[in-house]
Amino acid sequence: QVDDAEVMVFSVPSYACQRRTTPDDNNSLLTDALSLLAENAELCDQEGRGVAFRRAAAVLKALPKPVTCMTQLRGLPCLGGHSLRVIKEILDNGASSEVESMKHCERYKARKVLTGVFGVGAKTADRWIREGIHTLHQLRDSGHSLNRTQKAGVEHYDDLNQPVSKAEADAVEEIVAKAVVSVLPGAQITLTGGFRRGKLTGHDVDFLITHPEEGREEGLMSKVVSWLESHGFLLYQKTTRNSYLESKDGPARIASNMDRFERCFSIFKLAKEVKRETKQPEIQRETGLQNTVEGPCSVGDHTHIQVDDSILQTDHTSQSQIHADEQRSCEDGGLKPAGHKPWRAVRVDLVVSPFSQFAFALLGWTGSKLFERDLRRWAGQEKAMSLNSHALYDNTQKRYLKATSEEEIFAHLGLEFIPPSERNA
Ligand code: DCP
Ligand code: MG
Repeated sequence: QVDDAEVMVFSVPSYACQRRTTPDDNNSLLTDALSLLAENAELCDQEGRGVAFRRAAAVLKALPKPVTCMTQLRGLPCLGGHSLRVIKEILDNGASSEVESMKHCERYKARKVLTGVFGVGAKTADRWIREGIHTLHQLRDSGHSLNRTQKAGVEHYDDLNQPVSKAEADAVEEIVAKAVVSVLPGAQITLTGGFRRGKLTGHDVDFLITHPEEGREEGLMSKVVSWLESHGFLLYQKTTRNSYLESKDGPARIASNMDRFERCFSIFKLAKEVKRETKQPEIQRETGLQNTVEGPCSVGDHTHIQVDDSILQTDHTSQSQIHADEQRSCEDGGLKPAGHKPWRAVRVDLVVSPFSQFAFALLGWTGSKLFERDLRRWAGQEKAMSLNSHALYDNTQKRYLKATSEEEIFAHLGLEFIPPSERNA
């Protein structure tokens, strides 16, 4: 029997946007398990269950110390019966039987492999699984015709399922910045998504592009894409145009969390640069930019990208790493062993926003997904306002509230400002 007086009882507010959540996690054993249950629910197209597990994981992630007993969780929000059972089992036995059996479930593994293909969602994966397709080999042999996105997804499967490092994100940022200023001087790019929140890895790299003179951003995306394409940086791209102006129902009434900005889903070809002028000439650099472009548009002026210790360490072990990757890629159902090609595929999302909507777009594209969801829920339920990545509408005053910074939006919402590095709910 634990004496309550000695137990640190945690307290957190119930909306993720009222909490400060850094990228560190003091309870990763618990949050990994709950995230896996969330992922499985999402793969099964059960969004509600997925969100419930995500909320439970996010509450634990916000705690300042590791949880040691159930008493500490008394009164915490968002912890349902199912989540509490899982937490208790892990605290008692070190693991959750439900999570462990899920990890070994054939259906779960097949769903994970197939939805790991860029362009394949839960519904498509399930249709294939019902036909007995569980691996990429089986998918290829099935003779199914894939769309252009899925073909690129299969082609670059191993690269796209390997996390993107911050160094790689920085290398992509230099390329995108070069492209943007080349086609429209004065245009600005901002790194958004997980990397803006200070995460060290991500599944992709996200950027928001704008120009301080409203209207100048029109037509910008196609020029940026052409520049990137002509310099050999794109393995795939699909651009969707801005449908905001045509939207009759007004910006604040856009359904769901999808925004209507002009957007480019792409796959970059990122050079793994071979370092020449180094004391350790055998070391390969993985951050590189410069071997794909030459001439006046070359990004060769960035040849001296800083190489930090973590990159060197990765490279020292590159041979054994490559061997390990080959093992892993075959186990994962990948089609090709990790090769020795001098580049790697990286998912990159580009979004263009008019300057007047930039603060809303920046807030909307910085995430995390749960933080965004709770910002919108807070706005609607607590403030009678509608928030999306274009605007904030006050339903009581029946007017849009303007903002030129994220700080102003938090203030409109009556929330304490949370910086990006603390939005990792
Ligand atoms: N976003 C959103 N709704 C969408 C798409 C994006 O709210 N339909 C926002 C929240 C995300 C951000 O955009 O945090 C970027 O989307 P990502 O899927 O790239 O998410 P992250 O960058 O946070 O994660 P990762 O590190 O896995 O890329
Ligand atoms: Mg991202």
